[in-house]
Amino acid sequence: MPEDSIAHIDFEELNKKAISQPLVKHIYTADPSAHVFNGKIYIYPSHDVDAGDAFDDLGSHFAMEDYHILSMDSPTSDAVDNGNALHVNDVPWASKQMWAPDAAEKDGKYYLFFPAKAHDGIFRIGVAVSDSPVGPFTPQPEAIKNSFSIDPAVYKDEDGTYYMYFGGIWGGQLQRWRSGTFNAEQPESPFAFLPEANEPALCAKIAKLTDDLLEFAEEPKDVVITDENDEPLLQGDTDRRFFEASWLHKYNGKYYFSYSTGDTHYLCYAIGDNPYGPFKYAGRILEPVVGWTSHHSICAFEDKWYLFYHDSSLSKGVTHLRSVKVTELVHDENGLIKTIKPYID
Ligand code: FUB
Repeated sequence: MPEDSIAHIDFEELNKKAISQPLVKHIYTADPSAHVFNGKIYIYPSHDVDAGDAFDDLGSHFAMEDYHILSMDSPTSDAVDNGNALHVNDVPWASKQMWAPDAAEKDGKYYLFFPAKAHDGIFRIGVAVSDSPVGPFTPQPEAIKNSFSIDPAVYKDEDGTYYMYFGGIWGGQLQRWRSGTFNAEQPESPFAFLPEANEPALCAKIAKLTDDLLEFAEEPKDVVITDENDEPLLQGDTDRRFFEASWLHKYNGKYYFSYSTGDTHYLCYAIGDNPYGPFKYAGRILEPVVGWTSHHSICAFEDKWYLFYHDSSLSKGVTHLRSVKVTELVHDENGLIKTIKPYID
């Protein structure tokens, strides 16, 4: 939801209309990546703080420094904050902006995937490893080779292959990688180097991971989202095109790629037949929340599906002070996701 519409909100009333409440209130959390490991829910969120950085369209005010993992016995039980799991000061290659993370389990080890700005100001994606789902995590000394941009989401397919989806435009720098190398030219504006409105939209990326989950096993490829005519969505189609916040879940044998549309504030999804796509646009998952960003994950627990998401209602609309929430998500008889309104009309 854009900043100018927030000035008119009565937050007491809004909270009464909210379909769910923050999972924790003692810290701000965002970008929840939820997984079920050993029958328990683990949420890997960003840990929002107010570092005093100026607001800008590059997201400099999202100046997060560490990660806290939340755990829950079920979607309705209390969430536990398991404390500091990884701090930017412990990551040799990273300097700042520990943005949206994700995690995966393999052979009893847990892998935290996270983006951060390296010392040269370029976003890279790193991995840190632990014997426990809640950390503490030991980072690899270098970022993943050939990684770039933000918002890693790691999906384990039924054949045991792990894929990373990633990328984000504007502050996420994806538009600077169009030629395959980082374009460091001025201006620093988030709107520079984007495709024209009538050109195919910039795509999220996908790369298969190596067996040890520490590197890409292949060159990242485009995650193409198509329209009703099987044509790629255009950059000017801002209500539907990819902006950031990739996620992948599988339902009834189909692959559902979901994402945020950023400046139009929707969570949308598209359906494909394999992890690489193409994915055909299928609709909206979540209408705009309070706060500029929208970011989520979709996770099954027992026989139901859940949407983990965030909003800025607890901070009364401060865009970089968000709170993680959860609500049930329903696939209808045709496999389409019923659109969720975060606040009852
Ligand atoms: O939390 C920082 C950034 O905001 C994330 O990386 C984006 O997806 C957006 O939620």
